Amino acid sequence: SSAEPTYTAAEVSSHHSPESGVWVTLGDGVYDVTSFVRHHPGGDHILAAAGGPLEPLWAHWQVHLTHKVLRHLAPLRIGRLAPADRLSGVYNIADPYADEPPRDPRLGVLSARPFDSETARHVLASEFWTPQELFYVRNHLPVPRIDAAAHKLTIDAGDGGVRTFTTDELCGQFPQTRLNATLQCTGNRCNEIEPSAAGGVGQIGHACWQGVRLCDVFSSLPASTRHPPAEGLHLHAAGADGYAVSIPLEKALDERGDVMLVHSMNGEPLSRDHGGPIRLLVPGVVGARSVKWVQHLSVQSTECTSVWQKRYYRVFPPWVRDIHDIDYNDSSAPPIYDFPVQSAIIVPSEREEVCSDSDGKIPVRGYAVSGAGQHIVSVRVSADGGKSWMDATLLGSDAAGLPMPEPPHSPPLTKPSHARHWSWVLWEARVPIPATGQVLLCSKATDSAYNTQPEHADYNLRGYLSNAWSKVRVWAKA
Ligand code: MTE
Ligand code: MO
Repeated sequence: SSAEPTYTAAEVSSHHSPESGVWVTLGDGVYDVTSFVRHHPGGDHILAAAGGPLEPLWAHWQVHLTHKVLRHLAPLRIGRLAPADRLSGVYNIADPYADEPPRDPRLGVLSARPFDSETARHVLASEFWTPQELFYVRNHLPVPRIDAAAHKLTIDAGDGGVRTFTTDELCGQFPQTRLNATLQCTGNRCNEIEPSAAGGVGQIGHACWQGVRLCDVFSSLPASTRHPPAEGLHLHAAGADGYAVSIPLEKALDERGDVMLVHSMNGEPLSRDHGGPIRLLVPGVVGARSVKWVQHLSVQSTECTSVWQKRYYRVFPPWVRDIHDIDYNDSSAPPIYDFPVQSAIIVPSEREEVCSDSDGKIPVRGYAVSGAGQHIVSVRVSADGGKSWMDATLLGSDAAGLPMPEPPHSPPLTKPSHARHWSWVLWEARVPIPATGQVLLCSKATDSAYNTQPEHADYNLRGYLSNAWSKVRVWAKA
């Protein structure tokens, strides 16, 4: 009813724990579910949505929630959600996955619902720019159906005023930029740490992204918000699917951080799976922060309270072996932002039978990349399990003055420089191997800050940031 109070998403988000009260939203409604959480067995499932929308929870935990919560929700309604803060994606609660986009059969599927997939090995080995339809897709929720012309991005810079932009308005009002950047999932190579985890070396891809820089958008805002004391503040980003995370405002607004709102990759409009019409791109940082279908940005004094910020995308200590043992306030497990130095052998593949050329050598190929704006300075390859090493030839590191393949369209408008490099390199080495027997191939990359991949990775529950030497066992045959 019109007499109901209206709450903004930011107000709702401050009620995210039993101590502060638990509020959730569903459609246009705001609900105070504090008592429900306390008094209903299993009611604490709803804590995963505390301070935010319930819709995503339906997609994940439909069975638990549909009956339990829907029945109790109506009397708990306390107000309406500000129209600009409602999820713009159409959410079909009866069957959240009824409207998924068509997908290229060459993607390596890890999970169908939500859709999680890998870039194929032959693409990783040969394409400097990963074609969009072959680029890994990592969704946590159903893909929202968005009317691109009507889709609006709201920006709440924390000064009381909320600005709204369509994608066309953003592109018309701010300088267009193109940027080469690698996107890598936190879980790339996770199966090498936690064998039960799905996923190989393909949760990574590289593209030329086009859009506007976030620092340019913010510099158009009133002076009071233009240079906030960024330290300690967070930029919250929420997608139309209900996924939400935050990044430090310092990174978000850093002129040399190259955080962008992008509408195209490799010269093509973003597909539905990759976040069209518009997504956040946070280069050098794990993919989880590059929010797709981005709908709300807001500056806040605390980090986002979503499950994806608080429960996932942190590296818990090796002795935590069960999700129930996780201490979400463990200060030794902060949210993951920059990703560490990485390389992987793509060719040959594990257990392959290899036959050396007349010179007694085989070609070994892969990719290497580092986060935080560092570029790759060397990739070393071993054919004896790491006792001796040789340098691989690198392709495509413009910061290091190495040859770049022809871009899919005109070159990037943003020039990389020291500590501002977001591309991967593809590499190749011709490695001598014995005539017969088992061979353990290894690769290790070093970045421009002299970070080198460790020989072994410590265990962590979800196999995040798996970046030990890449090891591939092959059999030489004459
Ligand atoms: N943004 C939204 N809105 N919803 C999501 O599920 N997944 C994140 C990120 N942004 C996600 C999202 C994760 S974990 C990764 S690795 C990247 O998107 C993957 O981007 P891609 O699917 O375009 O490769
Ligand atoms: Mo990810």
